[in-house]
Amino acid sequence: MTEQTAPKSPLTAAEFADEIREALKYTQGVTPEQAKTADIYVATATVVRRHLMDSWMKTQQDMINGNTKAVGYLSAEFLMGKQLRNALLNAGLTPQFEEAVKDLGFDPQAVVDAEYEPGLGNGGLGRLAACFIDSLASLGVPAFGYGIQYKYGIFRQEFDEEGRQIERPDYWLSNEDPWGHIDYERDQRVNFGGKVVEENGKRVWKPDWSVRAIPVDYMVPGYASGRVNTLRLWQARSYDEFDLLTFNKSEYLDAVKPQVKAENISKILYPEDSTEAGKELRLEQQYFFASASIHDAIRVFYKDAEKPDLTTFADKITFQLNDTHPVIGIPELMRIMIDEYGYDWDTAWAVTTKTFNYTCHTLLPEALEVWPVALISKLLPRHMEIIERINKQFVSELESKTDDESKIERMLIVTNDENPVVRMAYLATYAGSSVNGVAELHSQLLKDVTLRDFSDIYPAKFKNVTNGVTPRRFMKIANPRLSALITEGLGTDRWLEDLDMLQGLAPLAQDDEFVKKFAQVKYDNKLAFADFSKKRYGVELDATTMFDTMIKRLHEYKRQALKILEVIATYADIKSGKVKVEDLTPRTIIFGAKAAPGYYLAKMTIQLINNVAKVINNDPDVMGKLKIFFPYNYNIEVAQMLIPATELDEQISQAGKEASGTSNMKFALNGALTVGTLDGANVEIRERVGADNFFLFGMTVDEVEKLYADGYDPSKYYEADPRLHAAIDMVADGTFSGGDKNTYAPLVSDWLTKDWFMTLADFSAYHDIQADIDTLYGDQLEWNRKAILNVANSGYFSSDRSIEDYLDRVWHTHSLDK
Ligand code: B1H
Repeated sequence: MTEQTAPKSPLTAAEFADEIREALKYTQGVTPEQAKTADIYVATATVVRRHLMDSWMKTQQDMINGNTKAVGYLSAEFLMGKQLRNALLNAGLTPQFEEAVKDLGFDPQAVVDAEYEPGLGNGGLGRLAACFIDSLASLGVPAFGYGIQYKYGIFRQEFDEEGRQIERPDYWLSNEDPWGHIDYERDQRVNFGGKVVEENGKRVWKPDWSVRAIPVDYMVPGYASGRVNTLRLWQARSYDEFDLLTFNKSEYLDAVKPQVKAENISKILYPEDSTEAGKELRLEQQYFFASASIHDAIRVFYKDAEKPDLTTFADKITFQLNDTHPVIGIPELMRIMIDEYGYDWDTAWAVTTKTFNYTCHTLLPEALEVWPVALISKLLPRHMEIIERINKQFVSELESKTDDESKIERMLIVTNDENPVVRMAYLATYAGSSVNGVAELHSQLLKDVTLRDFSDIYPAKFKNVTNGVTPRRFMKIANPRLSALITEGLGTDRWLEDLDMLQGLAPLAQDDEFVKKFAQVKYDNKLAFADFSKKRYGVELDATTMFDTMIKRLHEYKRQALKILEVIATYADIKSGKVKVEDLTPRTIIFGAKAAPGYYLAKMTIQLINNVAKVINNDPDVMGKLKIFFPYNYNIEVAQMLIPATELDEQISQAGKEASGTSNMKFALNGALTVGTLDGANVEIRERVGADNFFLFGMTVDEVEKLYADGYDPSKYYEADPRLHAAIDMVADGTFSGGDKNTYAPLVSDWLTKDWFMTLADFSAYHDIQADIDTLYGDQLEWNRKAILNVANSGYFSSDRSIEDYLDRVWHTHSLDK
């Protein structure tokens, strides 16, 4: 018998339909007959919110009154994806929704699709934040996600006739947002600029402009926990709508300037991934949400008290700094305690260091944020004074611990040179209680390389918390067929709360009947994706071919170039007759990727992939055995369709560059096999699923380092491997640019002379592993056995486990219900 522990609401479908009708009438002002699909979506969201309201209010009360410390997850990005299905699942209302909406004459999926996806994040870092707040709520841990409600999220990507990326604004709020509740009463003032003066022996900040931060609250319902947390995203508004005096002189544009300046702060998400965009506006954004959030936490936990006892602050909430973006919150809490509430430095320092923890998400040194002292001084002069004092204190602390002056110099938070900068990662490491990387290898490299001096002196601060993903969105919702099969195999659906239970599937990998059912699920998912690609993109896909997928931001270190060069080499083999097309294992090669708008080589790689697709997909010699599909505007919605349909997952970054990766976890949990390097969380995935069930290739971190040290010359690899030679020549000779040899010249020249991420050095190994992949794919039963073992052994990669690790190692708090 199937045990059902998923939450079930006692509401009937008929009652649900009545509530939708009522919401249509009282919030939309339309009858069911007049209603459009989008109206039904808004009405349904309204109803679901109402059903979550009691749990939301109770969770907030228990958080404030209870003796459990809350978590404040400070993040510049929350890449939430569409909300409706997730809210329905967690409210236990999915079956009622399906039936009620059908009764009203609408297609439930169309209603779900009517929601515009909020793209308030760039990639893995933002999606991780979304998975983490889902898990926090599901585990019943009181938490706030704190961030920015950008008016425009990550750009909408299009491709032009030449296959180049075009960026369009993502105006996600163009329609009603039924999930966000604007709370004008709980706004915060955030100040900027001006100067610091001495008054009665105290330093007093006299800012010269302010912005109104208005919270927009989103419910974060837990799965089967009865708990609903809050995602509080700040919107920037001006205090003075416009200057009436100027307006009356008909200088309209001047009159609205202050308004524009204020509202610009929450206008747009920076579309950078990893690489830093050192922009003044970005620092304004960071301070804006850090300051508003810290003030908000004080308001919440001390119930608007005139004189809160902030010495207990670290017992009320612990702030996790999601990368360096909110690190300006550290001097801000110091400033609040000292300047606003009159505490002395040492008391403020003791509280601040207990309150903050820092997660680092990168290894690329250029991605560690630094801010010019000149800029901080101009925008936040009081904070700059505080940072200088922290730096001074830090130096004397270091002097008591080491005699190595060059080491102290290397570690300075505020550098000593001509154009001094503040190193935000160093500030966070010194001032926070703990620093963690996002996968074992990454945490190790942080200790050994990136933050080595710090780990020497403060070894106890350094921890690892391997990333995870929520099984609710990325299994149950994205892959209902597999979820049903798992529930059938395990005899319960409790695995959604305890993903280690997937281990129970391992014996079923030997049961041919089960394996066949699993294969059927995968095939049906492929058909569903083919249907989606036909409808959305007008592209026909053949579901009998291997679906081979690479989805992630376009970045040189991730090496989309390696994949496309291998495809081109195979194409060259076909054209030259070296390979008989009949002998190929047919593959559909799917890419999804956005490139930062200013990232020249990344954008050129997109153009190349699109044009290789054009040539190969239309060449009769290929006979449809290789097909490239590159859906534009890859986002969470596309990920949810594509991951369940994928058989081979590409995680082919240069070893030592991908901090963790999280799509690798989603793929393994959805029964894809990975071809990958020993990088990021691939290492742990391979350990768990077994070396036999993972296609490993390429250089290790040590080999990469050695090759750099020995002097890397990519042209040697080009000369040594005829397939690689042929592939690069094909790009250079204009095959994919209508005969024009200039189009890809910068890319070709980079490959042959720099190739910083050693694509060419790993090319042969990557090619060699393809034969293993094809051979195994030829034995569908074996392939699917291994795929099942990937599912069975990947339960560790639930974000519930990540959050439990944070609770144990970093936050030292627990569920409200414990
Ligand atoms: C990750 C970023 C990132 N690491 C700066 N760093 C950004 C840095 O807008 N910015 O300025 C945006 C994003 N993102 C990713 O985090 C890692 O590359 C992945 O390997 C990791 O899985 C993910 C979550 O930890």
